[in-house]
Amino acid sequence: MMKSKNGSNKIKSIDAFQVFDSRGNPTLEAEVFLENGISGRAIVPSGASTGQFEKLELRDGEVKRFRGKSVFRAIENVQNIIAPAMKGLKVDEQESLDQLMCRLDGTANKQHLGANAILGVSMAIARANANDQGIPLFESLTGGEGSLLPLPEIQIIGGGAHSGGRIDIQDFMIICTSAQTYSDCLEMTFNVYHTCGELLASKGLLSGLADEGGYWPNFEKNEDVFDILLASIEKAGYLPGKDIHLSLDIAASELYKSGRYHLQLEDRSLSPEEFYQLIAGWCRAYPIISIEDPFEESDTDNWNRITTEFGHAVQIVGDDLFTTDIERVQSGYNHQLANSVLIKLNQIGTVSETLACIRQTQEYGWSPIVSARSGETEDAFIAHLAVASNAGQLKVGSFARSERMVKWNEVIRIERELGSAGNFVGVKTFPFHR
Ligand code: 2PG
Ligand code: MG
Repeated sequence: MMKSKNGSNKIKSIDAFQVFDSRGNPTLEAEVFLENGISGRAIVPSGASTGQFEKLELRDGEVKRFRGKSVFRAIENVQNIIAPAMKGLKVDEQESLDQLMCRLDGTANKQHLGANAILGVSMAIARANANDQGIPLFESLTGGEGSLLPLPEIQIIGGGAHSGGRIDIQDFMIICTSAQTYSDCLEMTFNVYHTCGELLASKGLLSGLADEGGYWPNFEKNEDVFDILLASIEKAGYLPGKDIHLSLDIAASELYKSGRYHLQLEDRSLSPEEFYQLIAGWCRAYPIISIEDPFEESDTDNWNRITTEFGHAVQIVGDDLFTTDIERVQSGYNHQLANSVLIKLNQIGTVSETLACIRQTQEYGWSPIVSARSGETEDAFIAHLAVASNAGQLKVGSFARSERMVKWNEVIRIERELGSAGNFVGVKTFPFHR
């Protein structure tokens, strides 16, 4: 990829084509070519436990082709609508290029062109711009402002929509609160992850790996997971609640039907009040430092209540609640529904809107957590996004499977590249003091 000496950084052409994600489902890859011969490309991820306010992922819905999941219409939208409108525009104007795509779409939820079409191009523009400047993406994305290596939250056991509902709670994760460096976190995680696998196997409780690489266990009760997790942390040589804390993604919208929360594994249905007591009980009984989507989006009384009761000590994270939408975050802040925002590029559909949402979160003193989707790819864009934005935290799934490891590994490369200019403040990125 050579840059011609006096070449222009104007967009010459844009293409898109269909590739496949980590679940083997079709997704969109976009490539942006500049007049000077430089190019950049990116692949769009896809969720399973999606929030109702996410921008629309356009799929063709033709049952005979890829079971309705192909993205050929989104690809045509890139080729026939976005590409001609972008031709001749300078690649280093991310925000105005993103705004142009939003105008071309013209709908509130990006349903005309598809958020997957728009995001693929938006990310590929960012890459082409970095390549044009000859600097890494984490530098070009925010003009060199990023230097904070993220604290990882890493899934050990997976459930919910990512494991055929075998256990109800979606993510049982760890956060290495005593780690002094990013590399420390990975070493501690490595030890806990493999210890947990051995422990589950020795008890005959292991069914396989869930979508994000965490263990897919064979338990009778959701709470059994806590015992295994705590035992794994101890057996690996760490103190739960001191060296390592727990983090949960309840993904409660997946459990909520007709005003009640349903725990399929335990054949129980709980009222919002009963579900609050269950979650609050877990926060009291276990060393939980972060909890995501503990309640359904409309159960705002419970969101406010948990933030009021536990928000000084526990990170309360809105994923499906906020869907990386700055207006939803603003409203959530005004009603004190959480103290942290999960950040997913494809929930909102452009790089610049994602960056704006991270900035707003930081201005509120809340913590942004840059996150992967359960359907991921070999694209490590979010590793750069986390560092570029100084988000402070990164959630990628587990410590297995290359679509996960490619992100953790990319942060190692960034750590090396930053050298002494890099910072790691670990758990101090949280919006409270432990
Ligand atoms: C989540 C994500 C990642 P999905 O809920 O946070 O774990 O899952 O991509 O399926 O929404
Ligand atoms: Mg979530």
